[in-house]
Amino acid sequence: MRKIAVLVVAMVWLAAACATDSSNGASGTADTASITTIDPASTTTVDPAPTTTGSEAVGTSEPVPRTITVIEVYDHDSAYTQGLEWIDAGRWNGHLLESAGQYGESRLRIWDPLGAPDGPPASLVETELSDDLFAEGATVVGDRVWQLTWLAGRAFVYDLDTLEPVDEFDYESEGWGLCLLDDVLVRSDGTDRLWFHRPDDFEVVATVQVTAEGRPVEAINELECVPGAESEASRRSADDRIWANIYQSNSIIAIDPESGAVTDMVDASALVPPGFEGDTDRVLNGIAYQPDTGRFWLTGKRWPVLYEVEID
Ligand SMILES: [Ca+2]
Repeated sequence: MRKIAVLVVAMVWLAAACATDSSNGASGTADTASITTIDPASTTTVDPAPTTTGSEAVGTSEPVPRTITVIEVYDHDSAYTQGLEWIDAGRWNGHLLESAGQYGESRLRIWDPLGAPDGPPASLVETELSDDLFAEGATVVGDRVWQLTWLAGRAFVYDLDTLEPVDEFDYESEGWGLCLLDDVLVRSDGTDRLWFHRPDDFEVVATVQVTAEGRPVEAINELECVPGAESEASRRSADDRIWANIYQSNSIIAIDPESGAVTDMVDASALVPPGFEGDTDRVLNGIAYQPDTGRFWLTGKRWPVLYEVEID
């Protein structure tokens, strides 16, 4: 077992993570976060950049630096990881769900990181996508799995036991990360915006702009929803957080889903495999939270390793 203490480099990431302006930010100013609630019963078309409704700057507090401690290192393979999640119920309890991207390589699979300690992961069940689709984030919702595609605007729903496709929904904007927070699906689209969807029909119910110290944080990528201590199926907790990779950086952030404010940040630079630094196709991407241990599983695009870590 290898243990590596990773000290956080204070705030260096922030200059890169925080854009000076927002590429889709017609909705707001640099010091104003937007939370837009959309009534699904009265709305069929959703503006991809809803109008800012708030006037009070939020997310102005400095994010708390957090530290990663590696508990164990496991083998991974050359999968272009776009989504990673720990399954904690049902037939695949204690296994990893992984969505891998790229045209001609896209797939969804379930595997056991503990089952093959000396070799690359062998899928216990796997579904390939057609060559014209680029898979993105994925998450478990009850006995179903939801999976996004990058540009196609198509979300696929699978049976969790078999990964057989059972349904499909359309959405606006791009598909990047996906996770389930209490009873709402959260989607990123590569900008500073998070979209909240009803899981029964993928209707958009709200959006929020991600900000750090009052400034937009662009390129939000893979997501991991971590319910707070008091969270219940249909009730939010003040401690609910959405953890996220920032594309082409080694930073991981925690986001308050209500305000969009970044509350915590981690520099994971020390986890990047040798030779991968600066390679935009081999960046950190993949966050899974294991509820019974409170630990995270981290990997990246084409990374040969998968880390089990504690974030303190
Ligand atoms: Ca995830």
